[in-house]
Amino acid sequence: MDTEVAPAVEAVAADIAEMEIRGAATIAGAAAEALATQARASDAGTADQFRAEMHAAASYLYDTRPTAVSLPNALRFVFQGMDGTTVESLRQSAVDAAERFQSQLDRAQDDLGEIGANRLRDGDTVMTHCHSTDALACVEAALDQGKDLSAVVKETRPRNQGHITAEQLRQWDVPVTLIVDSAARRYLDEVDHVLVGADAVAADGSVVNKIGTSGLAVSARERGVPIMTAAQIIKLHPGTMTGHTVEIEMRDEDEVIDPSEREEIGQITVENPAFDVTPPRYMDAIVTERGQFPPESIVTLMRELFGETSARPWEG
Ligand code: RUB
Repeated sequence: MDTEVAPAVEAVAADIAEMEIRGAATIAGAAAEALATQARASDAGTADQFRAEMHAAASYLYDTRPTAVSLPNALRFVFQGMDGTTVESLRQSAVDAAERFQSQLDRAQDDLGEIGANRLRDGDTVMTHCHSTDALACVEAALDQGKDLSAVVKETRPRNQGHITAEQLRQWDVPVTLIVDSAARRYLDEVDHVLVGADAVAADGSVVNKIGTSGLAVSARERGVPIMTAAQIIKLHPGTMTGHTVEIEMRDEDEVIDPSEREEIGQITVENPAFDVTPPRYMDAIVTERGQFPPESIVTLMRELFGETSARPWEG
């Protein structure tokens, strides 16, 4: 059986792996769209062959980056919408499901933004870490409500996603102060809120996000600065309800240090974890499109979405 993955899907997978496409929500939208691309490109002769091709494409996309649960959640959504006994009906339903997923993603982010914006007051300064479209949706909604905000933006080594955040905030005319990551604690005294996103939220309320989030959260707690995570429900990790842990991606050492410089230093070990886990006690709220939750209560939403036994959040 021919289970070839369409070249356009391979290109999307490469872009996700290389972080040309990055951030949990954006990765999810791109993965769903890539499945639609696979469906459109398929010249499968039978329904079984079509399904096999779709599975091969999904598994190819799944293998790109391990931490953002929005990726498997997006793939699952498309598969659950794929229905029919002929190639044409399967193709059409998969394309429709991918479109539904994207519009749901956009709507969820807008709704989440409205909810998160209520935590921000006129005149507040927020501190950000990495680049999160969910977190920025809260800022955008607050600005739309007429609130004036300013921002302290952590650069977020080694990939400097803080620069993307800074650029977006400047486009919205928000005054930005860019700082190196290690200056965060010093600047916490000058901010009213810390605002981060999530790649995955576990059933116990732990937040998996860009490396450095947990240290920032501990410092924010020590300084008495509230910290919230903005996370659409596609960031909720169904597997953690049954005790599974979230894999933390280890990325290339060359992102941390230039190989020639490293050579000069001599024999050292370089490690580059992309994410870390913030325990629920250091997070004030998880803001979703379904409302805001103290981290320890997120399991109630997860039960409602996934049920006690099923790991299929998008069914129905
Ligand atoms: C991105 C990151 C973001 C979350 C949430 O890491 O940690 O905070 O993915 O983003 P990377 P969003 O740059 O390694 O992908 O809110 O846009 O889903």
